[in-house]
Amino acid sequence: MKLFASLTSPYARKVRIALLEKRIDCQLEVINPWDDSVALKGINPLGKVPTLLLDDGTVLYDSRVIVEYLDALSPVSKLLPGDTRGLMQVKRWQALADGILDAGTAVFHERKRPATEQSDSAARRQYGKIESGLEALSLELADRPWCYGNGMTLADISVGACLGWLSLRLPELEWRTRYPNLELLFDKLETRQSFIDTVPPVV
Ligand SMILES: N[C@@H](CCC(=O)N[C@@H](CS)C(=O)NCC(=O)O)C(=O)O
Repeated sequence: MKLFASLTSPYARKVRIALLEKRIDCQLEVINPWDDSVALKGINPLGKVPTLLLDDGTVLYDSRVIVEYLDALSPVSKLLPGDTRGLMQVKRWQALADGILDAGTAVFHERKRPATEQSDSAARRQYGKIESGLEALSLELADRPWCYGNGMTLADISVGACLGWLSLRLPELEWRTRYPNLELLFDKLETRQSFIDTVPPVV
């Protein structure tokens, strides 16, 4: 099994954390999907990371499909609840965290365009989604120790990967000072080996 990932992709980090938590061996092929279009040619028509290549040649994408596959592969550290209601709740947390990231990466890449090509209104629109998304994360977490249930699930991994990326790429959001309950959760997640081993490099 081979995972194509970049070390800064928060979606790929979610998968890498899941692999470590579930103790599943997987070869890592680090690529930059923006520069390295050849690496994924013929594998993922969307040219995105994470992409998982199985030993029988099957290709899985995107991160949501991959983590669900990994969770079904091994009973170690179940990340998704077995009951439909719980499953939908955890997946909703993931959708919210990934949605914030979709808006965040749109802002990040907009800023990298030449100044004359940047659209203020487009960036503001995405920024609004990040802000309302963070507020929703904080409200939903309230004073609970985990996003769902009594232990870590994919919900916490998704939120952790999202918050870590925001700190790296959009530090001006200062989510830590504005949302102390998210900070508490993140500080706890950051002590786990799976989070330590996947801290994105500053590039
Ligand atoms: N929904 C996808 C998002 C993946 C994604 O957007 N990955 C980015 C890196 S963070 C990428 O590969 N972008 C390259 C491109 O858009 O060409 C997932 O969850 O895997």
